[in-house]
Amino acid sequence: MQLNDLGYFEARGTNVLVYNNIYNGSFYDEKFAGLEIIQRGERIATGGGIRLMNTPEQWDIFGVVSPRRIDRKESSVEVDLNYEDYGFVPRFKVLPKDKGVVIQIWLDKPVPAELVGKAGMNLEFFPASYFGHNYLVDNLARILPKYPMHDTEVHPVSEKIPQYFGESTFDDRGRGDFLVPLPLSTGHRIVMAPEDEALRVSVTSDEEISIFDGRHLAQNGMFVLRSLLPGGKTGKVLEWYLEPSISNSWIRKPNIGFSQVGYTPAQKKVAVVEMDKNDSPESIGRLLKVNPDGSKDVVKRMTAKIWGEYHYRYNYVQLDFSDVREPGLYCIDYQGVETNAFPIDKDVYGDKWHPSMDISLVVNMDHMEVNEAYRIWHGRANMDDALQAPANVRLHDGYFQGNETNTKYQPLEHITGLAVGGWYDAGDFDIQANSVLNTTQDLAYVWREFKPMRDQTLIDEVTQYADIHVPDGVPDNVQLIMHGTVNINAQVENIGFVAQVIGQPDMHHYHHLGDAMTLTDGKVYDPSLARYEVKGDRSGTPDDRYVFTSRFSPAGTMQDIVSLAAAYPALKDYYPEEAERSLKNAKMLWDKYFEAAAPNPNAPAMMGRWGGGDSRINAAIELWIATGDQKYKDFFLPLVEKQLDAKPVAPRSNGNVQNGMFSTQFTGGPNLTAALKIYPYMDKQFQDKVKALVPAYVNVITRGGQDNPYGVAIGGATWAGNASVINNAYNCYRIWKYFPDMIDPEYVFAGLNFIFGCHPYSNVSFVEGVGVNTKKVAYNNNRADYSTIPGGIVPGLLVKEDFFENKDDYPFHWGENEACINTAPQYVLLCLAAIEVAEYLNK
Ligand SMILES: [Ca+2]
Ligand SMILES: [Ca+2]
Ligand SMILES: [Ca+2]
Repeated sequence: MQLNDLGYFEARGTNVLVYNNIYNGSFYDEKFAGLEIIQRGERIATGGGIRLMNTPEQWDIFGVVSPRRIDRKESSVEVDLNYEDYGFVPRFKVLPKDKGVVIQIWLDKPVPAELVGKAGMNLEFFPASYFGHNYLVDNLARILPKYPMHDTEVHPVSEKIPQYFGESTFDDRGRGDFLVPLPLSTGHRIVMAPEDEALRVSVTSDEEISIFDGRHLAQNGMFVLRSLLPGGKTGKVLEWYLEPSISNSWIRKPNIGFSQVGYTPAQKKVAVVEMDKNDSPESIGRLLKVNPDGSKDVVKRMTAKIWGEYHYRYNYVQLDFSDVREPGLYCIDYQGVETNAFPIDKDVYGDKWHPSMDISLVVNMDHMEVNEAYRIWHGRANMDDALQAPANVRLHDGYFQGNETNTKYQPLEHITGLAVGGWYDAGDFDIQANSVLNTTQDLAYVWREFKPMRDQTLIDEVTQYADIHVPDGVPDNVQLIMHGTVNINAQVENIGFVAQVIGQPDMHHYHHLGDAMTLTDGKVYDPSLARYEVKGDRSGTPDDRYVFTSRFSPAGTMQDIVSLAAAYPALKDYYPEEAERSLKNAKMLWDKYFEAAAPNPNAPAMMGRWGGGDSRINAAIELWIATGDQKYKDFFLPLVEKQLDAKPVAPRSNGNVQNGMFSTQFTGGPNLTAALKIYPYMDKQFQDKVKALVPAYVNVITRGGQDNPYGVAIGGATWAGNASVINNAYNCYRIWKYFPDMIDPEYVFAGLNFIFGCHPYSNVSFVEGVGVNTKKVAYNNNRADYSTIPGGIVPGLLVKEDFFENKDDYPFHWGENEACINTAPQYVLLCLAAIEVAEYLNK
């Protein structure tokens, strides 16, 4: 194996990465760090390093990784793994040998006594990659189990290496235990999947190697190979010979990217083929039309346009069949691969937003029973909401409660009225402010821009019951907006503002999988009762969610106003009381916090540079649209005009996937975010001013796609970029809507093509259940079932080193597969925009 320029070991068909990826810190062990194996184009192993338990979980501690030391002379890569709390700093060194690599562990001091029997060399394999395969341990043959079914022991918790921040993932019901999975097998040589050369990895050592199944502790657990480090020794204390599977003839099958929903006749149609560098691209691809009898005709021979290398690993080729307009069923045949069939039809976009509105946004409703035909997705959850979070509590999801509550409540006091509305924000069950606010706001924009009258869901906020595929006479868009406002209004009225998060009180509840109704007992916590004791509607089980009220800022309440005021016009014809309530609370917050929400002139210039830093602008715009009251316009108009006059400078980066629509941050171009929102209501003078800035703005929002063959900006360092792709495409639509001659409407489709399958790594549609070949798994709250919730949009492609990934057999990577709820209305907006553009182009 050769140490390549990127500092990992490479041979045909297999790569061994050595801490090219490290633990990034936000969510601890993301199963994307350490020694990793990419074989035949799939990452099959990760987490190689020194760990302190048999099968580490997400919140188990790992050593702080030093910068990598690469020795080109001996072709080695070495890191220190520093366990600061234990004064333990093993050196982890990898160098090539024979048909693989040796992994050596070096110690300057012996393993500390408290870590003997705990510190070991681990390497983790993705279970789903190995489903249906075997392993050899020495000469014994064993099956890799589809489901965990081996043995564990409980040990006294005094022996446990504490997890980060003293978290505990295990509910020991007060017994003082923790769980230790026992080895499935032990020997000196373990070969994973010897029968399959794509998966075969052999590990040999003079020390014993055991294989464990981490799924006994956590559904996202891995198959782990592990050797304990010997006590009392220094120098080279352990060596593994790791032999992956090299193939001198392997060539990755081309990945033909195209839209899995198909194409509308008038649009551009360009498939992008991702190809192995050892492959020589054929000059011609064929578009086949599928006939009713199953036969296929070649309807177009497409000249393969070589795009070239992108992101080091692969070459790219484009196949253009834009001129094929005849409705029908087609597939692409290129380089020995025939794709699945897909339609060309003028209505391909017509129903693609339905699953998001009908299913994803409904199934993720908090405080509701959700039914679909014979199936109850979940019961009425979190009916004991919620307690004032006590001081100095840290929440696993990055939230913290400081000393100040900013409310009238005592720590752990029950706050009434909160068990209504809202959504599970993503793969977990908390209500995050930015998530509930932006989902509500963007649903309100769906109504404002498109007024979809679709009614296919019964939503009853009185009995807190929703029934999917059951019309009830009220447009679902309106009812979904209301499901947001009832929660936002409840928070504003009972807490005083929308809290940063209403989240689980401890780790055991946070990692809950299953029916959300079973997450808590629905009874309000009463500390005077014994643990697990129940009395009437109260219980001694501390499972109620906490309201985290730190980080309150007056400026933050402006987003509460935006969501409530934007909802008002949608609600007023159907739910006038809720509409008036929303508007009243929005105005109240405006009057109460207007002065205090002013940007601090002494704050770092970052947010204020182009005048976009005043959160009151958006609030005033929405209040003005809702009420027509001139005082709001008098406030925002000069500020928006100032934005138009400002010299654009690079604003702060926008890494937060949970921002709402219109939150795109601009670099080096004019900021028209607010101006476009008010554009249709303004006079000609204002409109002309905006128009003059459009070319520069278009340049900003379209240039991100110029560096790659897919024509959209691909993000993906710590969180994949589908939400940005959707936002950017929708921004292009807004320009096209007002200035149809100033932007190519194909930019609207380009974003959808990418989401629907024209992307690297695979050609699966990233919208669950939408398209022909769609996501099989996602990090939804049903992820333990290796399933999906239709209409959810997964984040998409992570880009690590030179490697794109969106696993479709392992649902537990949130950065790739967590369908955040607020992406759903953004996607709906884009689909409705695409319908409009398609109708225009097909005319
Ligand atoms: Ca969350
Ligand atoms: Ca309805
Ligand atoms: Ca409870």
